[in-house]
Amino acid sequence: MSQPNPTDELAPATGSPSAEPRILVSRRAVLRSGGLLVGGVGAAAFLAGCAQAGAPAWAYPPALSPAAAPTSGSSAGSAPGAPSPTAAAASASPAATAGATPSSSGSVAGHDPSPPDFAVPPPYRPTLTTPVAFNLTSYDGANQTILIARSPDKAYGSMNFDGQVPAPTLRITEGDTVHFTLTNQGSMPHSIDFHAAQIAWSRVYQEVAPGASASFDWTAKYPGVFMYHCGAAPVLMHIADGMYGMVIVDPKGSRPPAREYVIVQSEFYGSGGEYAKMLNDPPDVVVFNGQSLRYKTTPLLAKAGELVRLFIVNAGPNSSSAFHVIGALFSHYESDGYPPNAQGMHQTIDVPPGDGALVELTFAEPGTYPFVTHKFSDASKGATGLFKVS
Ligand SMILES: [Cu+2]
Repeated sequence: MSQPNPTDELAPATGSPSAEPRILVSRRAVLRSGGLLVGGVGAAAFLAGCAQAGAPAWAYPPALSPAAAPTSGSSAGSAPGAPSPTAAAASASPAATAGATPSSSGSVAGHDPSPPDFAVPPPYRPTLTTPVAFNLTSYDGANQTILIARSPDKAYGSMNFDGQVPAPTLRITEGDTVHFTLTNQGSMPHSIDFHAAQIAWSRVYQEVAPGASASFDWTAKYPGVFMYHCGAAPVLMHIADGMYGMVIVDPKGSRPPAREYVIVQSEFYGSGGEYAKMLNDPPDVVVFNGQSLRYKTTPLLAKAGELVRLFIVNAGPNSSSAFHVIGALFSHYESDGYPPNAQGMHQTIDVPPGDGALVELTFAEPGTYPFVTHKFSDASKGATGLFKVS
């Protein structure tokens, strides 16, 4: 089907959910199963055009040929001894980075951009006295094709960290020191830029040559929700092609209990590496967590009356996000996810490229609640999702 009509996208649910997608309850189980159940929400026409029913479209990590499997892989542990499920998945299956596979619909080769449970952040835990190991491996070129849209599939030749777009979420706590290592298995120089760090660009954010590794330590002095990205030249291309992720730095002392989700907005231009389009054109596809309309078919779950917390980063590279949830208000908003920035009620928040935010909300009653960027040209290009509230 072609790009859905926004009116259709936002139509009320017509089907009764047969089963809740379990990814957000049991991440490991779904990672093992390699597939998702399909929530029965969204317009019937939309679902009718999607190929997921009966054929698990989400398969992460993708299978690959033994010849393509590297002998050692990256890992992205958020805490020693307690890697996040996402990190565990990446660590357990480094082959995810190495091979593009045919999509389940068979129309376009490529793999889904990030694990099915990407929206679930690693859990909070108190400040650690020992450095937190965080390792990323950069990739580019052949076999890094991701599917930035489904039904019909749209392939994009990515550059990425750890074979996924967005890259793994790092969750640490104010005061933690991170021991970071970048290993470049790409064909060109890549680098890292942690917005959460205060450190000399000239010393640690420099390009790492293909085949080389570099390490440094940094300490998270401010709590917040931060972008990280590759800063290799031209940085516009390295970000637009997929080299970005989120760092959550929790304040000392945990926040109130809540159901938490990670949402990374970003844009794609053309089919990969098209620098002139990135410079001059509007985006072709705008996404939350790497794929157009991803949470239309697998909604994020919540319960009426419970506190929901969203960690938001807009990776851009060019468009601001006017993040909004239809049918809800944000009861709490922190620009940059920094607690002293806390404000009360907001209807729509502005998240410029390269910035982060934290919002909290409570759904008033069961039902379906779309979330969008209220820049509706971008929402109509894919930056639309659903909360399914029971
Ligand atoms: Cu790069």
